Amino acid sequence: MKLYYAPGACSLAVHIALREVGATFDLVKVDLAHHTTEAGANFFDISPRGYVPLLELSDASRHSEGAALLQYVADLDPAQALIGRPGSRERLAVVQWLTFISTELHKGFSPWLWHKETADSTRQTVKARLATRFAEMEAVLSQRDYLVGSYSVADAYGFTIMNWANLLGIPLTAYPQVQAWMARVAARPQVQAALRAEGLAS
Ligand SMILES: N[C@@H](CCC(=O)N[C@@H](CS)C(=O)NCC(=O)O)C(=O)O
Repeated sequence: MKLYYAPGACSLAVHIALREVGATFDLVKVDLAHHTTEAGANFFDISPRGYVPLLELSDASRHSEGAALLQYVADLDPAQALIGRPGSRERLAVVQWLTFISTELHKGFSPWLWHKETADSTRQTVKARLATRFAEMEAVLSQRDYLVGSYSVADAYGFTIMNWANLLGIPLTAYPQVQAWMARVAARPQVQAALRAEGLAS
């Protein structure tokens, strides 16, 4: 397999999951500002939507959409229990969180808060809405260590997106349980390995 990624982008979640299941894969770094790969290829020629994560399978087929890729990768090794069995309540809960993170968090932060040209009024509206989502996560994480109880791909995705608050200077001090959860996820050996491979940790 081959994962097209950008350091610290949403692709980090898929990168973490690949390591957690012990998959064999290559990383291809993409410069999202110029939509080029490290080797100089036009990324739009590889992925017409121009975004990461993009996962290339052994049959050379290419697949996007982080939430879907996380389910696929988690299913590569059910023994790692990164997602529940098909049809189980646990799986429903993990997929609910993946969808929540994708639509309420990921697409709240991105693209709005990442672009200088976003108007201040829009920025404030987005931040206020995100704050209600953070408060909901705070309440959940005051009851358990991980989003669905035990660690799952939802935590890898949630960690990746919530880490953007740090990168964007959005304080999380009002959410101590969220911060403690992020520290728990960050301490996992495969999360550390992914961060190191992306040049985000030493
Ligand atoms: N719908 C996609 C969105 C992925 C996405 O937003 N990727 C960002 C990085 S986090 C990106 O590559 N942006 C560059 C671009 O869209 O040109 C998903 O859920 O995976």
